[in-house]
Amino acid sequence: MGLPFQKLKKLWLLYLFLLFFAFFMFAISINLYVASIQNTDPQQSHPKPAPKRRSLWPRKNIVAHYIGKGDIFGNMTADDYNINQFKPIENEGADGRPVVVPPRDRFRMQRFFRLNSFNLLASDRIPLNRTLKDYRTPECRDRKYTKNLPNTSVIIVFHNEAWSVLLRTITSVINRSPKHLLKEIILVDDASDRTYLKRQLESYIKVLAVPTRLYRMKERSGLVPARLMGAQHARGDVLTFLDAHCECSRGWLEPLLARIRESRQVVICPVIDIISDDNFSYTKTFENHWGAFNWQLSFRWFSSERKRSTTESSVKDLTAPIATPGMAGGLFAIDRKYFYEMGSYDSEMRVWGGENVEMSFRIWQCGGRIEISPCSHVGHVFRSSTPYTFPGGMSEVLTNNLARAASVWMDDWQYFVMLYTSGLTLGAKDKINVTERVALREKLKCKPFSWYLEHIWPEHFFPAPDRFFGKIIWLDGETECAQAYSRHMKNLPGRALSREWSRAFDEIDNKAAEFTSLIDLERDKCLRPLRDDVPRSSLQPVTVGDCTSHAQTMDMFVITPKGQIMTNDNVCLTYRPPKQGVIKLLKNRNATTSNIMLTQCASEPSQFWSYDMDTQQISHRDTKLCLTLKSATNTRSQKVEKVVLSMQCDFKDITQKWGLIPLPWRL
Ligand SMILES: *[C@@H]1O[C@H](CO)[C@@H](O)[C@H](O)[C@H]1NC(C)=O
Ligand SMILES: *[C@@H]1O[C@H](CO)[C@@H](O)[C@H](O)[C@H]1NC(C)=O
Ligand SMILES: *[C@@H]1O[C@H](CO)[C@@H](O)[C@H](O)[C@H]1NC(C)=O
Ligand SMILES: *[C@@H]1O[C@H](CO)[C@@H](O)[C@H](O)[C@H]1NC(C)=O
Ligand SMILES: *[C@@H]1O[C@H](CO)[C@@H](O)[C@H](O)[C@H]1NC(C)=O
Ligand SMILES: CC(=O)N[C@H]1CO[C@H](CO)[C@@H](O)[C@@H]1O
Ligand SMILES: [Mn+2]
Repeated sequence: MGLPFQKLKKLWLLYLFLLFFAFFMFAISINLYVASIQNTDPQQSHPKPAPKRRSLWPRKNIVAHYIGKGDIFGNMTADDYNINQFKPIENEGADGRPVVVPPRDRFRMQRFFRLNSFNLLASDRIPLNRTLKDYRTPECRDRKYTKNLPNTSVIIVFHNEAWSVLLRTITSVINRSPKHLLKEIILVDDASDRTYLKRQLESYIKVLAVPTRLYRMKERSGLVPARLMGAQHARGDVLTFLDAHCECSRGWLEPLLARIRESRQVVICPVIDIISDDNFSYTKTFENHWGAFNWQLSFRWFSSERKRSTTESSVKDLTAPIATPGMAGGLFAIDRKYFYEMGSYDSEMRVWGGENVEMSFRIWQCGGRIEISPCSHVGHVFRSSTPYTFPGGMSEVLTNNLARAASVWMDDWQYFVMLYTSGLTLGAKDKINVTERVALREKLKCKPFSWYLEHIWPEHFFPAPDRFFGKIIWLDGETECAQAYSRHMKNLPGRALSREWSRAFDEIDNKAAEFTSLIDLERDKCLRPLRDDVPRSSLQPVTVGDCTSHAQTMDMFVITPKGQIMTNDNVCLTYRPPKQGVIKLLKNRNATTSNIMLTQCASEPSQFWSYDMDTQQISHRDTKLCLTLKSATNTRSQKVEKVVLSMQCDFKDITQKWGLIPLPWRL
């Protein structure tokens, strides 16, 4: 009797184990699937700043992949969209801790993720008044503010935002702002259709401790028209704009208002901390980061050292804000009257995107400042895709908005972004009418874009009249372009040539059109990153390969008169002492590892180069080693690849000869 029973029990255990295993695999495959469908759209924007203590570059974020109906989770029903499942559990997410959704809810969790592109079930477990830590530095905590600060209206625009996320934003504003400074909260509904955002929201806000009013757009209009409507109804001295998926942390408001009190021409942003879209944990980010734009005018964070603004207090004040050439756009405070004096927003900008570019250029060029206060911390839920519809089409809308910003504010540089941004063309100018914004620029007597680049963003990586812009080709001596280039350089009068880059730029300028027209995209070989599928900002080796057409900028470089070789996204050609590279030479001639990398520009000696017009060699200024093309084995993949590294210069060596082929960037 006992024996068969034992056997049966074992079988049962085996059966249970198999069942469990199958379920486990299913869960993993769903995870993978979700990850794959959410990361297919190349349009990226709204990147996260780097978390505290992670010195590397923030990951790229991808925005606007609207997942259509009918995927593996079945279609969402009207009920799915409209029920409010907010059920707070005491202490969930307290102190900004992550939320773990219990295994039995995992499937629902996946299913509901796509409603908002964040983990709705996690958010729905966290109380509206969850505690956060105090993320300020001791200096910021100790800083005393006068009682006599201007008051503010907080303006929050939302579209189909989740109940718990929207109300946690509002609750954090109310609980963490001094009462006498918070005049009112203004909500603007950009034509949401979720039912809980109708009557239920209206009655909820009636009983709040701070006057809260709700306005609704008649039809989906986008961020700019909705914020303009909110601003129009605001009565506070200062307008503070927040996204609808934020949490304000302790002491967030005073530093913003204090800075505006010092100077009403400052547009001041908080440090934007990261609320995980996956588990709603709150992560503090770097305090001394700043922002600007890449060649496609996408906003990017940078963390190289910048001088702090001088405030009323001392120069070395660690609570002083940092000037930033660009703003992310979601979260900032501005004096209400100043907002209008400066032309508020470009009301022709639709849906979302580009308005932060326009505002950044306008504020700086017309006499204002944009700064980030290290003492003000606000968390923001960064998502990897937008869950919402994009009326008018994502790329059409962005093209329109960016073309408007560029053609009003960027002078000569507008052609550069139109030529080298896919989707944008010079023809984009014909579809827009910016008469009013140009008139505003004249009325405010705004400075030119060249002034902005020189004075506000001297670290910039855009072309300029005193810089080279174009491709760096390998002069293998065979192509027409390479031959014409070498001939020209060899026949220059007075061959005891200076090694000034500006001399080279002049010589190249003389023949620019000819060189450029001779380039053969298939036969000429261009200097470029080894791989095109990794984020530009990550450390990567350099190679030569087929030159690319216009819309792809990966083989385009800007060279400054001082010899920095820069490319898009603030990436610079950098000499890295051996050992740090990942590539081993096949035929070794001294160097055994690749010592040339593309990495973040930092204006360090490792990033300055010289050019010898006589020998067409590019050499690292300090070590005097020459850029050389070699075959090497990748130590990770064991594949033989062509890499560029720096080796002892040898003027006879054909693998060390480089030509600068200019590309047009202005009319
Ligand atoms: C999902 O919706 C689409 C169209 O809206 C429909 O064709 C399809 O049959 C639906 N699938 C399920 C599983 O309900
Ligand atoms: C949050 O609010 C609830 C009542 O709504 C209260 O009982 C609780 O103590 C509050 N928690 C904190 C951390 O203030
Ligand atoms: C605050 O708001 C009111 C408007 O209701 C205004 O009259 C007042 O001057 C504002 N500023 C200060 C510093 O109180
Ligand atoms: C929560 O999410 C963050 C960022 O997405 C991640 O770093 C962290 O490990 C997660 N925590 C847990 C407990 O899953
Ligand atoms: C552009 O807009 C202005 C008014 O904003 C109008 O006077 C002008 O006629 C428009 N131009 C064109 C070409 O439509
Ligand atoms: C810089 C350096 O180490 N140069 C050496 C390269 O290798 C040759 C011999 O192959 C030496 O003579 C150089 O001194
Ligand atoms: Mn946002």
